[in-house]
Amino acid sequence: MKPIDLRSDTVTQPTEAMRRAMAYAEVGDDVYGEDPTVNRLQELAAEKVGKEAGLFVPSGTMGNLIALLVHCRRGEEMLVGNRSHIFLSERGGASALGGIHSRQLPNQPDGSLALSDLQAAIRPDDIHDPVTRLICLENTHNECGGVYQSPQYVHQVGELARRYGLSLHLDGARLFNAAVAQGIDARELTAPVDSVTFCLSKGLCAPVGSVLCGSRAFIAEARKVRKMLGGGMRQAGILAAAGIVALETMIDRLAEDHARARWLADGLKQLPGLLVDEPATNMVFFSWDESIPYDERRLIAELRAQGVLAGSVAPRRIRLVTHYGIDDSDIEQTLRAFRAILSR
Ligand code: TLP
Repeated sequence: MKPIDLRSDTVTQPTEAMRRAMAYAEVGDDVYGEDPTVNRLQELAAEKVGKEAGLFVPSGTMGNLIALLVHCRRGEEMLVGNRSHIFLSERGGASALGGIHSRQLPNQPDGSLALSDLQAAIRPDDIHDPVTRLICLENTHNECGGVYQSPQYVHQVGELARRYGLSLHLDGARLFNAAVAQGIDARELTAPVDSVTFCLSKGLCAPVGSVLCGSRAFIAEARKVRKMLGGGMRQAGILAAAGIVALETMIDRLAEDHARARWLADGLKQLPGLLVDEPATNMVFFSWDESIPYDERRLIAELRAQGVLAGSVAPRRIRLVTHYGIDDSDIEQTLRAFRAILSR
Protein backbone atom coordinates (compact mmCIF):
# COMPACT_ATOMS: atom_id res chain seq x y z
CA MET A 1 0.00 0.00 0.00
CA LYS A 2 1.18 3.53 -0.78
CA PRO A 3 2.30 5.23 2.45
CA ILE A 4 0.39 8.23 3.73
CA ASP A 5 3.10 10.84 3.43
CA LEU A 6 2.60 13.66 5.92
CA ARG A 7 6.27 14.68 6.12
CA SER A 8 5.78 17.80 4.02
CA ASP A 9 3.74 19.36 1.24
CA THR A 10 6.96 19.26 -0.80
CA VAL A 11 6.19 15.59 -1.58
CA THR A 12 3.20 16.51 -3.77
CA GLN A 13 3.17 15.07 -7.27
CA PRO A 14 2.33 17.11 -10.37
CA THR A 15 -1.31 16.80 -11.46
CA GLU A 16 -2.41 15.31 -14.79
CA ALA A 17 -3.09 18.83 -16.11
CA MET A 18 0.46 19.83 -15.17
CA ARG A 19 1.98 16.82 -16.90
CA ARG A 20 0.03 17.63 -20.07
CA ALA A 21 0.99 21.30 -19.93
CA MET A 22 4.64 20.34 -19.45
CA ALA A 23 4.65 17.91 -22.34
CA TYR A 24 3.39 20.50 -24.80
CA ALA A 25 4.95 23.67 -23.35
CA GLU A 26 6.29 26.17 -25.85
CA VAL A 27 9.91 26.78 -24.86
CA GLY A 28 12.96 28.90 -25.68
CA ASP A 29 16.27 29.85 -24.10
CA ASP A 30 15.35 31.65 -20.89
CA VAL A 31 18.87 33.01 -20.32
CA TYR A 32 18.14 35.09 -23.46
CA GLY A 33 14.71 35.85 -21.95
CA GLU A 34 13.15 33.94 -24.84
CA ASP A 35 11.11 31.24 -23.15
CA PRO A 36 7.49 32.30 -23.66
CA THR A 37 6.18 29.95 -20.99
CA VAL A 38 8.64 31.19 -18.37
CA ASN A 39 7.74 34.77 -19.31
CA ARG A 40 4.04 33.99 -18.95
CA LEU A 41 4.59 32.37 -15.52
CA GLN A 42 6.63 35.34 -14.31
CA GLU A 43 3.96 37.82 -15.43
CA LEU A 44 1.18 35.78 -13.85
CA ALA A 45 3.15 35.38 -10.60
CA ALA A 46 3.90 39.10 -10.40
CA GLU A 47 0.24 39.89 -10.96
CA LYS A 48 -0.85 37.45 -8.21
CA VAL A 49 1.30 39.29 -5.67
CA GLY A 50 0.82 42.80 -7.08
CA LYS A 51 4.44 43.41 -8.13
CA GLU A 52 5.89 44.70 -11.39
CA ALA A 53 7.99 41.66 -12.26
CA GLY A 54 8.85 38.09 -11.33
CA LEU A 55 11.79 35.72 -11.70
CA PHE A 56 11.41 31.95 -11.93
CA VAL A 57 13.98 30.26 -9.69
CA PRO A 58 14.74 26.60 -8.96
CA SER A 59 13.84 26.72 -5.25
CA GLY A 60 12.57 28.80 -2.39
CA THR A 61 16.04 28.74 -0.90
CA MET A 62 17.56 30.26 -4.04
CA GLY A 63 14.75 32.82 -4.32
CA ASN A 64 15.36 34.00 -0.76
CA LEU A 65 19.14 34.05 -1.22
CA ILE A 66 18.90 36.10 -4.42
CA ALA A 67 16.63 38.60 -2.67
CA LEU A 68 19.03 38.95 0.26
CA LEU A 69 22.00 39.42 -2.09
CA VAL A 70 20.18 42.13 -4.01
CA HIS A 71 19.05 43.98 -0.87
CA CYS A 72 22.28 43.78 1.16
CA ARG A 73 25.96 44.37 0.50
CA ARG A 74 28.70 42.54 2.40
CA GLY A 75 28.79 43.51 6.08
CA GLU A 76 25.29 44.93 6.06
CA GLU A 77 22.76 43.59 8.49
CA MET A 78 19.42 41.89 8.07
CA LEU A 79 16.89 41.45 10.86
CA VAL A 80 15.47 37.90 10.82
CA GLY A 81 13.45 35.69 13.13
CA ASN A 82 15.41 33.23 15.23
CA ARG A 83 13.04 30.50 14.04
CA SER A 84 12.87 31.61 10.41
CA HIS A 85 13.62 29.26 7.55
CA ILE A 86 16.14 31.79 6.18
CA PHE A 87 18.08 31.72 9.44
CA LEU A 88 17.70 28.03 10.33
CA SER A 89 17.40 26.00 7.17
CA GLU A 90 19.12 27.62 4.21
CA ARG A 91 22.68 26.53 4.97
CA GLY A 92 23.64 30.00 6.13
CA GLY A 93 23.77 31.07 2.48
CA ALA A 94 23.30 34.76 3.27
CA SER A 95 26.48 34.79 5.33
CA ALA A 96 28.46 32.17 3.37
CA LEU A 97 27.79 33.68 -0.05
CA GLY A 98 26.75 37.25 0.68
CA GLY A 99 28.75 38.22 3.76
CA ILE A 100 25.45 39.42 5.18
CA HIS A 101 25.41 39.94 8.92
CA SER A 102 22.26 38.49 10.43
CA ARG A 103 20.64 39.70 13.60
CA GLN A 104 18.14 37.24 15.00
CA LEU A 105 15.10 38.54 16.84
CA PRO A 106 12.84 36.20 18.79
CA ASN A 107 9.91 34.94 16.76
CA GLN A 108 6.80 35.34 18.86
CA PRO A 109 4.60 32.22 19.17
CA ASP A 110 2.40 33.63 16.38
CA GLY A 111 5.42 33.80 14.05
CA SER A 112 5.70 37.58 14.13
CA LEU A 113 8.65 39.77 15.10
CA ALA A 114 7.59 42.25 17.78
CA LEU A 115 7.55 45.79 16.40
CA SER A 116 9.36 46.96 19.54
CA ASP A 117 12.13 44.39 18.96
CA LEU A 118 12.48 45.47 15.34
CA GLN A 119 12.61 49.13 16.26
CA ALA A 120 15.17 48.52 19.01
CA ALA A 121 17.37 46.49 16.66
CA ILE A 122 17.69 49.17 13.98
CA ARG A 123 21.21 50.56 14.31
CA PRO A 124 22.06 54.20 14.72
CA ASP A 125 24.43 55.87 12.29
CA ASP A 126 27.55 55.00 14.28
CA ILE A 127 31.03 54.33 12.99
CA HIS A 128 31.15 51.03 14.89
CA ASP A 129 27.87 49.55 13.73
CA PRO A 130 27.01 47.49 10.69
CA VAL A 131 24.38 49.18 8.55
CA THR A 132 20.89 47.80 9.10
CA ARG A 133 19.52 47.19 5.62
CA LEU A 134 16.73 44.65 5.60
CA ILE A 135 13.88 43.06 7.54
CA CYS A 136 12.75 39.52 6.65
CA LEU A 137 9.33 38.10 7.47
CA GLU A 138 7.97 34.60 6.88
CA ASN A 139 4.30 33.93 6.03
CA THR A 140 3.06 31.32 6.76
CA HIS A 141 5.64 30.71 9.44
CA ASN A 142 6.81 27.11 9.26
CA GLU A 143 8.60 26.50 12.59
CA CYS A 144 6.02 28.46 14.54
CA GLY A 145 3.35 26.01 13.40
CA GLY A 146 2.29 27.03 9.89
CA VAL A 147 0.78 30.18 11.39
CA TYR A 148 -0.12 33.18 9.26
CA GLN A 149 0.56 36.90 9.66
CA SER A 150 -2.30 39.36 9.14
CA PRO A 151 -2.28 42.18 6.56
CA GLN A 152 -2.45 44.68 9.45
CA TYR A 153 0.76 43.32 10.96
CA VAL A 154 2.62 43.25 7.64
CA HIS A 155 1.55 46.85 7.01
CA GLN A 156 2.90 47.91 10.38
CA VAL A 157 6.27 46.30 9.63
CA GLY A 158 6.23 47.91 6.18
CA GLU A 159 5.67 51.34 7.72
CA LEU A 160 8.49 50.81 10.18
CA ALA A 161 10.81 49.70 7.37
CA ARG A 162 9.95 52.75 5.27
CA ARG A 163 10.40 55.11 8.21
CA TYR A 164 13.98 53.88 8.65
CA GLY A 165 14.80 53.44 4.96
CA LEU A 166 15.01 49.64 5.24
CA SER A 167 13.90 47.06 2.69
CA LEU A 168 11.38 44.36 3.55
CA HIS A 169 11.59 40.83 2.15
CA LEU A 170 8.94 38.19 2.62
CA ASP A 171 9.70 34.48 2.59
CA GLY A 172 6.25 33.54 1.38
CA ALA A 173 7.04 29.91 0.61
CA ARG A 174 3.41 29.22 1.62
CA LEU A 175 2.03 32.70 0.94
CA PHE A 176 -1.16 31.36 -0.65
CA ASN A 177 -1.88 29.20 2.39
CA ALA A 178 -1.71 32.40 4.44
CA ALA A 179 -4.07 34.19 2.06
CA VAL A 180 -6.59 31.35 1.72
CA ALA A 181 -6.68 30.76 5.50
CA GLN A 182 -7.65 34.41 6.03
CA GLY A 183 -10.01 34.55 3.04
CA ILE A 184 -8.07 37.42 1.50
CA ASP A 185 -6.18 38.19 -1.68
CA ALA A 186 -2.45 37.46 -1.44
CA ARG A 187 -1.80 41.06 -2.55
CA GLU A 188 -3.03 42.28 0.83
CA LEU A 189 -0.10 40.44 2.38
CA THR A 190 2.50 41.53 -0.17
CA ALA A 191 1.62 45.21 -0.78
CA PRO A 192 3.97 46.43 1.99
CA VAL A 193 6.97 44.26 1.03
CA ASP A 194 9.69 45.10 -1.48
CA SER A 195 10.27 41.51 -2.49
CA VAL A 196 8.55 38.18 -1.99
CA THR A 197 9.47 34.59 -2.74
CA PHE A 198 6.73 32.00 -3.01
CA CYS A 199 6.94 28.31 -3.84
CA LEU A 200 5.12 26.52 -6.63
CA SER A 201 6.40 23.14 -5.52
CA LYS A 202 4.75 22.81 -2.10
CA GLY A 203 0.99 22.85 -1.60
CA LEU A 204 0.51 24.08 -5.17
CA CYS A 205 1.93 20.76 -6.46
CA ALA A 206 4.26 21.89 -9.24
CA PRO A 207 7.29 19.59 -9.44
CA VAL A 208 9.95 22.32 -9.23
CA GLY A 209 10.32 26.01 -8.68
CA SER A 210 9.56 29.23 -6.89
CA VAL A 211 9.06 32.79 -8.06
CA LEU A 212 10.77 35.89 -6.67
CA CYS A 213 8.76 39.05 -7.29
CA GLY A 214 9.46 42.76 -6.85
CA SER A 215 9.93 45.96 -8.80
CA ARG A 216 11.24 45.82 -12.37
CA ALA A 217 14.59 47.27 -11.26
CA PHE A 218 14.86 44.76 -8.39
CA ILE A 219 14.13 41.81 -10.66
CA ALA A 220 16.65 43.02 -13.26
CA GLU A 221 19.33 42.81 -10.53
CA ALA A 222 17.92 39.52 -9.25
CA ARG A 223 18.26 38.02 -12.74
CA LYS A 224 22.01 38.79 -12.69
CA VAL A 225 22.43 37.29 -9.22
CA ARG A 226 20.53 34.16 -10.28
CA LYS A 227 23.01 33.80 -13.15
CA MET A 228 25.92 34.25 -10.75
CA LEU A 229 24.55 31.45 -8.55
CA GLY A 230 24.26 29.14 -11.55
CA GLY A 231 20.49 29.35 -11.60
CA GLY A 232 20.10 30.58 -15.17
CA MET A 233 18.02 27.86 -16.81
CA ARG A 234 17.45 27.25 -20.49
CA GLN A 235 14.22 25.64 -21.79
CA ALA A 236 12.73 26.07 -18.33
CA GLY A 237 9.26 26.52 -19.79
CA ILE A 238 8.86 22.77 -19.33
CA LEU A 239 8.86 23.47 -15.59
CA ALA A 240 7.16 26.86 -15.73
CA ALA A 241 4.19 25.27 -17.54
CA ALA A 242 3.37 23.32 -14.38
CA GLY A 243 3.75 26.51 -12.36
CA ILE A 244 1.13 28.25 -14.48
CA VAL A 245 -1.33 25.40 -13.87
CA ALA A 246 -0.46 25.64 -10.16
CA LEU A 247 -1.30 29.36 -10.00
CA GLU A 248 -4.40 29.05 -12.14
CA THR A 249 -5.99 26.01 -10.52
CA MET A 250 -4.41 24.98 -7.23
CA ILE A 251 -4.70 28.00 -4.91
CA ASP A 252 -8.33 27.87 -3.77
CA ARG A 253 -8.19 24.16 -2.99
CA LEU A 254 -5.59 24.80 -0.26
CA ALA A 255 -8.65 25.33 1.98
CA GLU A 256 -9.24 21.56 1.77
CA ASP A 257 -5.76 20.92 3.16
CA HIS A 258 -6.46 23.33 6.00
CA ALA A 259 -9.77 21.63 6.83
CA ARG A 260 -8.08 18.21 6.90
CA ALA A 261 -5.31 19.54 9.15
CA ARG A 262 -7.99 20.72 11.57
CA TRP A 263 -9.75 17.37 11.42
CA LEU A 264 -6.47 15.58 12.05
CA ALA A 265 -5.61 17.85 14.99
CA ASP A 266 -9.07 17.41 16.51
CA GLY A 267 -8.70 13.63 16.26
CA LEU A 268 -5.23 13.66 17.81
CA LYS A 269 -6.45 15.86 20.67
CA GLN A 270 -8.73 13.01 21.75
CA LEU A 271 -5.73 10.78 22.43
CA PRO A 272 -4.37 10.90 25.98
CA GLY A 273 -0.82 12.19 26.31
CA LEU A 274 -0.68 14.10 23.01
CA LEU A 275 -0.31 17.88 23.22
CA VAL A 276 -1.57 19.22 19.91
CA ASP A 277 -1.12 22.80 18.66
CA GLU A 278 -4.14 24.46 17.09
CA PRO A 279 -3.45 24.32 13.33
CA ALA A 280 -3.74 27.57 11.39
CA THR A 281 -3.14 26.20 7.89
CA ASN A 282 -1.89 22.83 6.61
CA MET A 283 0.50 21.90 9.42
CA VAL A 284 -0.21 20.01 12.63
CA PHE A 285 2.51 20.12 15.28
CA PHE A 286 2.32 18.08 18.44
CA SER A 287 4.42 16.90 21.33
CA TRP A 288 3.58 14.44 24.11
CA ASP A 289 3.90 13.97 27.83
CA GLU A 290 5.74 11.34 29.87
CA SER A 291 2.78 8.92 29.76
CA ILE A 292 3.88 8.03 26.20
CA PRO A 293 7.16 6.11 26.46
CA TYR A 294 8.47 6.95 22.97
CA ASP A 295 11.00 9.44 21.74
CA GLU A 296 10.34 11.06 18.35
CA ARG A 297 12.42 8.52 16.42
CA ARG A 298 10.55 5.59 17.90
CA LEU A 299 7.15 7.19 17.35
CA ILE A 300 8.04 7.97 13.74
CA ALA A 301 9.20 4.36 13.26
CA GLU A 302 5.95 3.05 14.77
CA LEU A 303 3.94 5.29 12.46
CA ARG A 304 5.99 4.16 9.48
CA ALA A 305 5.21 0.55 10.34
CA GLN A 306 1.52 1.53 10.11
CA GLY A 307 2.03 3.17 6.71
CA VAL A 308 2.19 6.78 7.92
CA LEU A 309 5.24 8.98 7.27
CA ALA A 310 5.91 11.86 9.66
CA GLY A 311 8.85 14.15 10.38
CA SER A 312 10.29 15.39 13.65
CA VAL A 313 11.21 19.04 14.10
CA ALA A 314 12.68 18.85 17.63
CA PRO A 315 13.02 16.29 20.41
CA ARG A 316 9.55 14.90 21.21
CA ARG A 317 7.95 17.12 18.60
CA ILE A 318 6.46 16.01 15.28
CA ARG A 319 5.05 17.87 12.28
CA LEU A 320 2.31 16.47 10.03
CA VAL A 321 1.53 18.34 6.81
CA THR A 322 -1.62 17.92 4.74
CA HIS A 323 -1.57 18.44 0.99
CA TYR A 324 -3.12 17.49 -2.37
CA GLY A 325 -1.97 13.87 -1.98
CA ILE A 326 -3.90 13.42 1.28
CA ASP A 327 -7.62 12.65 1.19
CA ASP A 328 -10.27 12.01 3.84
CA SER A 329 -9.56 8.30 4.08
CA ASP A 330 -5.86 9.09 4.70
CA ILE A 331 -6.84 11.20 7.71
CA GLU A 332 -9.06 8.42 9.04
CA GLN A 333 -6.29 5.88 8.49
CA THR A 334 -3.73 8.13 10.20
CA LEU A 335 -5.95 8.54 13.25
CA ARG A 336 -6.46 4.75 13.35
CA ALA A 337 -2.68 4.29 13.24
CA PHE A 338 -2.17 6.67 16.18
CA ARG A 339 -4.90 4.95 18.20
CA ALA A 340 -3.33 1.55 17.54
CA ILE A 341 0.14 2.71 18.57
CA LEU A 342 -0.91 4.63 21.68
CA SER A 343 -3.33 2.01 23.01
CA ARG A 344 -0.60 -0.62 23.32
N1 TLP B 1 10.66 23.97 3.76
C1 TLP B 1 10.77 22.52 3.74
C2 TLP B 1 12.07 22.08 4.42
O1 TLP B 1 13.14 22.82 4.00
C3 TLP B 1 11.98 22.18 5.91
C4 TLP B 1 9.56 21.93 4.43
O2 TLP B 1 9.39 20.71 4.32
O3 TLP B 1 8.79 22.66 5.06
N2 TLP B 1 10.87 28.94 3.26
C5 TLP B 1 10.09 28.16 4.01
C6 TLP B 1 9.20 28.79 5.02
C7 TLP B 1 10.09 26.77 3.82
O4 TLP B 1 9.32 26.02 4.59
C8 TLP B 1 10.93 26.22 2.84
C9 TLP B 1 11.02 24.72 2.63
C10 TLP B 1 11.73 27.08 2.07
C11 TLP B 1 11.68 28.44 2.32
C12 TLP B 1 12.70 26.57 1.04
O5 TLP B 1 12.09 26.08 -0.10
P1 TLP B 1 12.87 25.05 -1.07
O6 TLP B 1 12.75 23.71 -0.38
O7 TLP B 1 12.11 25.14 -2.34
O8 TLP B 1 14.26 25.51 -1.19
